[in-house]
Amino acid sequence: MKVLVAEDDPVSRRALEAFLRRWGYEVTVVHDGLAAWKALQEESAPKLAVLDWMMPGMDGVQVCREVRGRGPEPYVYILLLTAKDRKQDVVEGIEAGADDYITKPFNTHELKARLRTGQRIIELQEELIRAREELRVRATRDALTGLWNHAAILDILRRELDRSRREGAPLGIMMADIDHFKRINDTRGHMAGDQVLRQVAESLQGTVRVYDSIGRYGGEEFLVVAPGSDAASTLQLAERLRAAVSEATATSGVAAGPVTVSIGFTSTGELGERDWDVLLRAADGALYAAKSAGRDRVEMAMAAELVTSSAGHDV
Ligand code: GH3
Ligand code: MG
Repeated sequence: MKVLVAEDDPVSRRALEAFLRRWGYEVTVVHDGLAAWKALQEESAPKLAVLDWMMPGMDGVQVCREVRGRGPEPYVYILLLTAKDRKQDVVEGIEAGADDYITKPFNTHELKARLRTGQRIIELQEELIRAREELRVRATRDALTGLWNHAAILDILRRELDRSRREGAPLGIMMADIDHFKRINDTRGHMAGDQVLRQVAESLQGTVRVYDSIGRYGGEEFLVVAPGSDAASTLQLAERLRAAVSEATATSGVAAGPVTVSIGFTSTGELGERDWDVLLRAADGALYAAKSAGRDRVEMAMAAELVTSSAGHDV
């Protein structure tokens, strides 16, 4: 574990550095408070800091205040090193955000034990962050394909729609559905079906642009949100997605032949400002049209369908 040592007194500094290295810490040494604050702001900075209280420029307590002032993460465990032992000084240090303190001249056993406490707290906190991150992934990702899940892709659609309104840029929306997927399950089994789903997801993900988002909307239905795409470029992207899926699956042998998708799409560039649910229904209606027209094809939502939709009918 990395430790930052900030101490202006050379004798004490050398002693600290030697002990900490002997105990297995990776030590960064600075001579004053400003350098300490700078070191703590670097990427992958130490999360354990031993700061001398009295230092030129910026003292240890000021460094504490700066560190705590920037928010709770990344958490730095701060051990203040002080020659003072008056109670009110200790209170001031703790109130400034120090986790612990040790008085100089320090007892090495005590220093070692207190550092270990700091290390334990940092490790616990890292574990918590990892767990939280894992929960966040589980809450937003589809477990089978790794794509955004239903709720997450809808959030993205709403957010991107707001943004496209603010920026006056178009937004493309596509609904892609695997053709005759039930047959794959029926003839090859559910496991093969799952594998096809993963393959399709992968080739869709590999074909969209970095700023496009793609989610598993339902069983074998995918929703693509394409910021900045007017009708013409959404059509182009949809055609590329359609081709990519059948090419990727043609040679894989999981299904008996290529797996194809039908895609319905719409764009605010074509339809103007609409609510997200109206756009979704429009894309879904176009998908239905692509299925009816023979599958393995792309269809655009017709403005006429939206007229019906605003009159209260389903598209
Ligand atoms: P169409 O071309 O009209 O879309 O026909 P289809 O067979 O693809 O559509 P249908 O809605 O009749 O069937 C979809 C099937 O997808 C039914 C369901 O069992 C299957 N399915 C949904 N989710 C999963 C999944 O996670 N894994 C597997 N293996 N199958 C799934
Ligand atoms: Mg289907």
